[in-house]
Amino acid sequence: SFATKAKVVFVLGGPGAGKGTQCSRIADRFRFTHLSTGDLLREEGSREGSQYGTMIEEHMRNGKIVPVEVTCSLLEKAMKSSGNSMFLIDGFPRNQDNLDGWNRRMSPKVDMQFVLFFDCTEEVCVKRCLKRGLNGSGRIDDNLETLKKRIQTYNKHSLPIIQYFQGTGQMKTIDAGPDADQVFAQVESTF
Ligand code: UP5
Ligand code: MG
Repeated sequence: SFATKAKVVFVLGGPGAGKGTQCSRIADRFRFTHLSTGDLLREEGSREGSQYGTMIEEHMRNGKIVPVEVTCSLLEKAMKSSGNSMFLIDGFPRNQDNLDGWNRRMSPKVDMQFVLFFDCTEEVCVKRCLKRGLNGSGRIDDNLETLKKRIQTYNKHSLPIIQYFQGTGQMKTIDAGPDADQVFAQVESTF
């Protein structure tokens, strides 16, 4: 368990909406540790000897969501080893399984403060991811074929979670369309 009850902010938005970009700026300015669930899964996916490596890569290549037990374990481990008690959880929860699993395992130990939602069009998402792929991101999912699947998964499984948080009044929505400085100006005023 944690020394003090940890505080988390969930950071959601479509593929390429700018979650990672904005989280690193928030972490620079405020006392948050940025945990990208995608990065944690990529790390575990390529770790030699990981029992989940192949499964994780297979899910990512197909734009599918990894079972929550794996994601939540990586998050909890990263939270503990950070030494911090304030976290931006970037890219999670992305479906009902994620949310239920988190609530079962983490809600007794952690206070969720709010959900930061980066809102932009599908067109912007696609453009940003493809550009990143062309610039050599090395990500197995920054190609048109996988991107279509990521968007499908997002629309089918993640949007309902976003709508759920909208309904509970726990969401702060940011217009993620403009350039990164303009987006951060909105973000700053919510913290
Ligand atoms: N960029 C950023 N902001 C910009 C702006 N305002 N104007 C112009 N350009 C901007 O940004 C994307 C690109 O756009 C970058 O090149 C950036 O410079 C530029 P980034 O900040 O990286 O956006 P982000 O929203 O973080 O995009 P990302 O691709 O990381 O989002 P995804 O949600 O698709 O990816 P993630 O890494 O979270 O997940 C990948 C896969 O892992 C999932 O598809 C899934 O298979 C798996 N996964 C799980 O199974 N479970 C999880 O909990 C998490 C992931
Ligand atoms: Mg990201």
